[in-house]
Amino acid sequence: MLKIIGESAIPNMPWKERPQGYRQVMWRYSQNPIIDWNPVKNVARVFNSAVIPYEDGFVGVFRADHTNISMHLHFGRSTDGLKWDLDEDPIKWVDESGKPFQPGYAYDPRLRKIGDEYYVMWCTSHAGNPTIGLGKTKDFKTFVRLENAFLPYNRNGVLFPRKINGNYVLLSRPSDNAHTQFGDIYLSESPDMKFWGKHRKVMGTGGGWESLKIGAGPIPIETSEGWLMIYHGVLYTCNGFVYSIGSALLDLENPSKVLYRSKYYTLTPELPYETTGMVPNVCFPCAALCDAPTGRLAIYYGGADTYTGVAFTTVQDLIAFTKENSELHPGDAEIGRD
Ligand code: BMA
Repeated sequence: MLKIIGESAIPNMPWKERPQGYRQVMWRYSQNPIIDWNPVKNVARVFNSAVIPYEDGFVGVFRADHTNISMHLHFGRSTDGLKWDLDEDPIKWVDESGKPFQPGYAYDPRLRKIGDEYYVMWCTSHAGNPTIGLGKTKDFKTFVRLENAFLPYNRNGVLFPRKINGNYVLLSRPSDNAHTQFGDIYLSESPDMKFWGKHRKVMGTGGGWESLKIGAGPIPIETSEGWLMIYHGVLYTCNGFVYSIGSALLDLENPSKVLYRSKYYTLTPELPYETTGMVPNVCFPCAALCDAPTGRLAIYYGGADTYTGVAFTTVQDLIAFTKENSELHPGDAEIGRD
């Protein structure tokens, strides 16, 4: 029997049953987008954001692009995970000595409780170039910025929810300083969240929908079948990039080893809030709520760099889909390792 490890019950889990006759493994919330244009004063678009259960409801760290196009992280709370109350001002960070520190820019956050603290990962600016920013909070009131994990250029930093073999583990996607036209998923380890090493390749690009670049999405979900990794894959068309969502299973004790990856996407831009907006044709997942007793998943994704949407599936269905449709590629670590 499939076991979900390290996740809890979420009593007020956002959930809708699969629509009758719908055949795809992931289905959209019919009231999408849950966050539309101009949700807060001076904030034009909220997308690519991260949410977790907290106290009786949910909290989130949201990517908020302001009306001057600057990129910030805003805190938000919700009782049902669907209607969000977002702060008007960006999160104010302090460094580890308590001095105020604001990142030059901040986007695509991920969020997770590890031990008794909540960790935020995001794409931050180091001397104007993108790399992985890290921070933590105990109470969502004081946010402490930690040292950046890496040098530029890097994006899509995603921590595993627990230490593996004694170390924190961070997925990332080395990149460039522009609209990167390449990208594989790598993994790095750290004993203290400060010094990172033991870098390993996890997965390279695949076919069609993920042939240009890939990047980790939500925090991986631990199961008896392996780490369930939901990620984005990009196709380069004559009309630009198309971002879809896919899934893979990584080995529990050695997550740089890909066990299965689906050759089919699980969600691709189809509806107007995914195909039309600031950047057309983008489905970009950054968070997944998992109700452990039922295996229900609510995946939060950005639509067209403009909207926030939710899609549903179950851990059971997504794992079965990933295994049934699996195809490994020469760029995957197990095959491509020197
Ligand atoms: C990526 C990131 C994402 C964005 C995507 C599509 O490089 O910047 O934030 O959703 O491009 O524009």
